[in-house]
Amino acid sequence: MDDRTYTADAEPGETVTVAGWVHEIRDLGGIAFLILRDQSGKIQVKFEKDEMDDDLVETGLGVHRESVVAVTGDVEEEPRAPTGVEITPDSLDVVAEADPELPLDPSGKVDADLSTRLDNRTLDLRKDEVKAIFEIRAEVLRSVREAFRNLDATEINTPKIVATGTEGGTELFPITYFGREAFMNQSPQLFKQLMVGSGLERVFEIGPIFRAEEHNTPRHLNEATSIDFESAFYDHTEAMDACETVVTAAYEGVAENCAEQLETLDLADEFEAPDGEFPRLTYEEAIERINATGELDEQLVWGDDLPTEGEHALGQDVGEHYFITDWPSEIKPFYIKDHDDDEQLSTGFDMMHPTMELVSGGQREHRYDHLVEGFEQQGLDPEQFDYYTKMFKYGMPPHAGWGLGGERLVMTMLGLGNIREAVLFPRDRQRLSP
Ligand code: AMO
Repeated sequence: MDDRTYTADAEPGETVTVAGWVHEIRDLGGIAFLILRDQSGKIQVKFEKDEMDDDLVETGLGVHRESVVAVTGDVEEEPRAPTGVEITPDSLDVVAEADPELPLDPSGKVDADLSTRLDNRTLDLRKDEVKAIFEIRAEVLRSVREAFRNLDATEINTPKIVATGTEGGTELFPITYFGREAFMNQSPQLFKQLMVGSGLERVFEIGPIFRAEEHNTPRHLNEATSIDFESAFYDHTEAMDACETVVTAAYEGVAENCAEQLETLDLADEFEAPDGEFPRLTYEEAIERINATGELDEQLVWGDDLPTEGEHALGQDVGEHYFITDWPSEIKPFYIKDHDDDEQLSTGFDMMHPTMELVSGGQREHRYDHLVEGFEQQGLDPEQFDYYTKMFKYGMPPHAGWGLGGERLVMTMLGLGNIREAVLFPRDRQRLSP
């Protein structure tokens, strides 16, 4: 069925059929133009009223904006046309008529608020600058996959319906599973760890995570895309190296393959891939530097989580992607290993964009006894996690890994003001549909 020519490929001298949406109709009296838009761009269709069949003129100029039409005609050079060529139509079919009342204006001349845009995502994505975000998001995921392949990691898919949570009990979405209570998974954490003890050794997953967070902020979602990595025989420093490689590859992929989209978003001049070496600050240095900025009302002390304003102050100070390492063990999850010579200090790390956290990771506790103890200390019943802990009795190598928020990566890369801009159909406190 798709034997049409993309508008971007229509060359002068050819007779083509193009198909797409009616972007605009400009009627200047004796002459009128219909601008047709498809995935590749736009093309001008010219109607010279006196020289054309009346029915053709009437159909072409009577059609409502955003209707789908197919136009067959000769392509000619026309320097005054937006793309330098125009089509003189022999025929025009209205394939799908659009209602004259549109819930939002895809030409962008009339602004719509985010909520209206999200309710009408199909129409919203007819705008070049919105479409560009999702083309870039796709390139980010493609580049990330390629970077993982270059690291010899195997892509896995793990269950999203689970019996227990891992990232803190309060953030779980319960569901009913054949009469039993089950949950939407918060993270592939335990499954990816189980795979480093399998024959695969080094794995990655790109998939949804579900967090029943109460937060309704511009950087939290209740369903997010997590980019997870885990490798046998890695320590936390090697995991950080892999994290730099993957995040840098995402930027490089976009710089190389999304020039047009960056132009559309007005980012072409300033877009720069990081140089691949992110400064590594210890948690202790981080709180000292935050305190020294004087931005917080109260000084941070050892053991405090970093408040959002603290992250901002430090981010401004550092001015590029950076790691925070050597967190206090007490504020990192049970699966993170402590330093061998100091059990107050964990191998956990976060990777930060100057504006927010993008990644958490660390070396994992792979010693059976310590692991079971960790569950108990975190108030979790180790028996419920028997499927996981028992595999640590059968040859589980030391390992490390991390989880990267896919939407936050796109959001920070493009300087988007709200994480929802980077999700087609966001799930948040208010939004369950579409
Ligand atoms: P964490 O809970 O820090 O770590 O999540 C890792 C990264 O995922 C992103 N993220 C979110 N993005 C948007 N909305 C949310 N509600 C949300 N929650 C998390 C963030 C965050 O840095 N299992 C560990 C990872 C590991 O150690 O491998 C984990 O899930 O960018």
